[in-house]
Amino acid sequence: MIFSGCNKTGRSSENGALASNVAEKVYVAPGEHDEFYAFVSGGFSGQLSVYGLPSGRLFKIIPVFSQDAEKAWGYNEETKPMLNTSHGFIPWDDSHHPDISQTNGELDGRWVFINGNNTPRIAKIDLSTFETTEIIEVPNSAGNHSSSFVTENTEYVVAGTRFSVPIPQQDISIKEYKGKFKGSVSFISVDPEDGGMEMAFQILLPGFDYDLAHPGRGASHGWFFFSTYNSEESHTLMEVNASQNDKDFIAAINWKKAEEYIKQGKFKTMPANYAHNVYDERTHTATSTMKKEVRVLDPADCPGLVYFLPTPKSPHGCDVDPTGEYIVGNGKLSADLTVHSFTKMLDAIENKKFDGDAYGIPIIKFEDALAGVVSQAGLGPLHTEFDAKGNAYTTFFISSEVVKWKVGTWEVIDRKPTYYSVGHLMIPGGNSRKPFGKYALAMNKITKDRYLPTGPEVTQSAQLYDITGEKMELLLDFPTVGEPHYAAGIAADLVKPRSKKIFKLEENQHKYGVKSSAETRVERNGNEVHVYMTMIRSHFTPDNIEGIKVGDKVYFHVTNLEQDYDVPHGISMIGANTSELLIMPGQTETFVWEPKQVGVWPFYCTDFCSALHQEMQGYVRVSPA
Ligand code: CUK
Ligand code: CUA
Repeated sequence: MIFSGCNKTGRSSENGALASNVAEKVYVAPGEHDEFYAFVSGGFSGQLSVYGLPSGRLFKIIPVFSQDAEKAWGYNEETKPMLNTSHGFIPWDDSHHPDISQTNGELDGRWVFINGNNTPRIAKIDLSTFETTEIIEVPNSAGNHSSSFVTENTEYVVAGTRFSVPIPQQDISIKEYKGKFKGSVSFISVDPEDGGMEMAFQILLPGFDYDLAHPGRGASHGWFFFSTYNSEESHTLMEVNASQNDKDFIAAINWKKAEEYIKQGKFKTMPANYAHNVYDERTHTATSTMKKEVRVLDPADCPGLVYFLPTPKSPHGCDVDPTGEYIVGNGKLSADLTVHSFTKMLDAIENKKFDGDAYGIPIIKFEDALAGVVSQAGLGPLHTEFDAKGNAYTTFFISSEVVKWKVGTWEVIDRKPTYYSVGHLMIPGGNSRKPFGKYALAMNKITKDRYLPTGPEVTQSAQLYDITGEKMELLLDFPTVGEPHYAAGIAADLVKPRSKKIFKLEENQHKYGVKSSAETRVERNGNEVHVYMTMIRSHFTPDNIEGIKVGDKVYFHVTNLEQDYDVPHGISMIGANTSELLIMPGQTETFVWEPKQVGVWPFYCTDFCSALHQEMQGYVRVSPA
């Protein structure tokens, strides 16, 4: 390969130094807005970060499966329940794949979904507030990797297990993996009005590893495709064991058929513990409910539900083109891409062109669904996205490049180095029926020293390409937060009008919220004290609190009375074992303080809110118990 994964940095053109005119293409003048939002997954930070494209400017880090001291997410009493799971309070996860909600196969800018891999969860972020508003745990799953991808009317957000595990969980020898360990994919329904998620049903599958997924669209709407590896069903993936089979499979799942089977009652109800956490914007408070069972379909009882498409060399990415006709399987140990045809697949099913059913699931003959092969395109293909002009763009991890090829003719049109081992790439709208095109964002897998050194840990990185021309053009490098597994991009105009400016005070239904400083008070109940407090430029009410004793548990319920855009206030208390609160106009938040020492202790506003910000402060007197 021409481009090794190990380009040294420096200042020569080998390292992607650019013609000076490309700077104009990413320049967004002060005060101007970017054309696109990019929601970039935070990998092991458990977060989602919001960038503008083409500038690469970072706007916000949205805490999802994490605690964030800046926003008090996971620290304040209101949001702590969001991080509940059947394993307890888990304030961390590994978030990989954001996906934006769709209507008729086009991005609609309402929500972003993202998966937590480690303790399997799917989260929903509301794009009117840019806050996480729902998290549902996924039972019968482990390493929730082939997630979270939405169908073309956001009927479902779909999640698949990476690890097969005993279902239900039990104490058995790991060596009994084969036949006893199972995979599962979960269909989580999304309410078209309020976005409420429910675990609709799961489908049990053979004990493979379910790696990535994409929904059918257009003609293939109603199907879902999952790449798999370890069709050997080996309990250890040391290379010799895991890659014996020349081909693994893409599992093609007919979810419309699954809906019929559910209606006919062909499911089993299995006991399963999983948390369902919902943040209610009116009460500004999350509730966590533990669910007890799940509906499960077994392909053995449901003919026509699942088919296997043989796909060479441990497929990783599994991508569907904008028409829905082509399903691209990227064998990560391969130099070729395998493209399956949806039409040919249906034909093969109708004419029963099967290679047996070794796993109790019909295996479609490789040649009978094959649309074409993009051959010798590079080394180690991972992921493919699409533009609106019939082109596909595939990342190659080992040869460190993005390769552009033509859908239908399978010819390679262009290739550009990425200067690091590349993982995903993202084209705004690139996994919908209507890609916006214009830019492709390549995201690193292995960090590279392309920035100022920051000690042993080197920054994570993304690279932006202009894809409007026949040839791609590298425009920009910018650092990202956590490992950027994947991203979702959307025209800013589809999101901006939805973006909330304040919370209306009269709509605040927080249990401990108040509407004016006249309603503020301190209430004692045993050693539990509730302070109903307000904040407005530039004071707290009350700002002098006496009668608190060592050993009390003091709840500060603080309402920001402001009703103007961009006037948050903060509050912090000396010695409080929590973060500050950063409270938006019209919102109420709560922190708990358990004073340990007698004295007079100050609190203050943490957000510079007016010329008299520094005056926004108060005292609490703490007396002996
Ligand atoms: S994965 Cu393929 S490169 Cu989508 Cu978690 Cu990271
Ligand atoms: Cu309120 Cu500073």
